[in-house]
Amino acid sequence: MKRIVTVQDISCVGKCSLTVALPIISAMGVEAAVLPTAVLSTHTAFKGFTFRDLTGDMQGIMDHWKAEDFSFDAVYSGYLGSAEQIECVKKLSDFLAPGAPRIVDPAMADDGKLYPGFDASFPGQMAKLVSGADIAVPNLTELCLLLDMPYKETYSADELKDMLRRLSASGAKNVVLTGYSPDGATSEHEMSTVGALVYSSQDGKFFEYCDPLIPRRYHGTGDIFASVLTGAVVRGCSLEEAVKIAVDFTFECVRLTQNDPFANWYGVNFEAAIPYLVSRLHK
Ligand code: PXL
Repeated sequence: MKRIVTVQDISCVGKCSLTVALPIISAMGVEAAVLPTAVLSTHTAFKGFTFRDLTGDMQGIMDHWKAEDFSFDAVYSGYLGSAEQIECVKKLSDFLAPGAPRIVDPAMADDGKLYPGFDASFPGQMAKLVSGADIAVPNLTELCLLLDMPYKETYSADELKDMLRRLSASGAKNVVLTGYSPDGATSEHEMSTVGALVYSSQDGKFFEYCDPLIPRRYHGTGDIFASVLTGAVVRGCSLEEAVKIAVDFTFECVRLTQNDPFANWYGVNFEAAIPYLVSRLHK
């Protein structure tokens, strides 16, 4: 069985980061080891969340893993607890089996704003981690921050392609932009489909894949997308196939949530979509 390590926080309630990545990656038949970055009572869209930074524990955990001679088939990093943790994520490359990918979700911002707790210098640090990624998975806000560009809501397809090329020029081999609309708009009222735009530096080509837009915003969908992408790539899917599965699964999660009058406001019903994911993998 393949084994990955994922580096992100534990938001005790909130359906994001590890509470999403673990069940999804496990359901895909891939073992998921964890290097937790912080423990929060909830994700940061709640008021009054607690936050314990685990930076001080990470090196000791990795030292023990070294002594045990563990290796991983991918490193998948997400929300970090501090800029210093970027060095820890980089060191995890030493544990990678030959050819194993480094997947970086620069989870730090959305809707034009940094998440609470990150200061203005953080994106510049995160850009260094992204430059070593085999697959980087930013949303539009994160892409702007990584390129040190002001955020705007609407971009043409050509502008976005140029931005992906520029991010990749700083080192990331493949860039997968999430929340992409082929209509060239990101404002909910203007677009009718949503998905991912992908650039691969190896052949200099783009591809895009979208599903119908459900015009509501939900928390945690970026983590769901990146978790499925990781699981699919590690199982041997091409990047294109992995992106299709991740877009379709995210769509299915949002569709089920929207149809559930009792759904929580803070996350999507990804649990209800897991049978779909498993059956999709066996197609
Ligand atoms: O979904 C990304 C994420 C992860 N972890 C924490 C967050 C968020 C988004 O807000 O707050 C703690």
